[in-house]
Amino acid sequence: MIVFDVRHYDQVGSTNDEALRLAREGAGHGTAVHADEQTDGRGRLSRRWLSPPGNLYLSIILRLDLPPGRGVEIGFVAALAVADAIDAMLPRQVHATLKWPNDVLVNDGKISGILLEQTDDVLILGIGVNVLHPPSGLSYKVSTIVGSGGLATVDGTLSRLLTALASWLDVWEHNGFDPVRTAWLARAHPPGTLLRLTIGERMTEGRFVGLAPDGALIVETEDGPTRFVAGDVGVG
Ligand code: BT5
Repeated sequence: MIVFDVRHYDQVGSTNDEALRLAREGAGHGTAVHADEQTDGRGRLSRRWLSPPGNLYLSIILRLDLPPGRGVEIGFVAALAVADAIDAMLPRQVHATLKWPNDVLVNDGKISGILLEQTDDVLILGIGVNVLHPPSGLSYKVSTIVGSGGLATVDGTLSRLLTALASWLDVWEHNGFDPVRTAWLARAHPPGTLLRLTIGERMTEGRFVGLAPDGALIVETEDGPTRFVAGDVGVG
């Protein structure tokens, strides 16, 4: 099982940048950067990740010696770990759900974002979780654990997340992507759900079919079953 070495910071630009800096200095597998707030948190495609104090900002150095193309699997491993950790703090009738590629939602609002960045020999797994403070000024619905009726602190969320992540990484290392894919599908929108995909300037609609063995999204569009490896998904 992976052992985490968590380094705490009051404030950083981006925990992913700090983790990459530590990795370049030789920090090992499992080294993690945890910050109370980020001044320059980012999402995919250089989008901003709003990072006020009161939420979790974490980046983990993973040295997995992966063949090219398999790094994406870690995003699904992480999303399952986040969903498990959050579920344990939510009221029994409320559950985290998953949306391709790596979003975790509660009551249809985004509660967590995952950012994977790979350099030659290291994968930086960045995870943001809204625990106490809903970031303001976003045009779509966001959720927090406490706002969804959960009982949580940032430190408690960190500790549950690391435990769940170690356990899902263990499943993945020993049994490969298949059980991860199956567990992810069980928590995602059901087959047949109408999905709206945005890839750059292009918009496509179609019905959710499933997840390919390599993590690609499969959607039945007007051109037939189509694979997507990047993009943003809207549900319904
Ligand atoms: C993501 O990108 O969802 C990945 C976010 C990863 C954040 C973590 S925090 C620790 C680590 N250090 C970093 O610098 N980043 C990682 P994406 O799918 O591109 O979604 C980004 C979009 O989510 C933005 O364009 C906003 O619309 C929205 N957003 C921004 N902040 C949010 C927040 N706190 N909660 C929910 N949605 C947010």
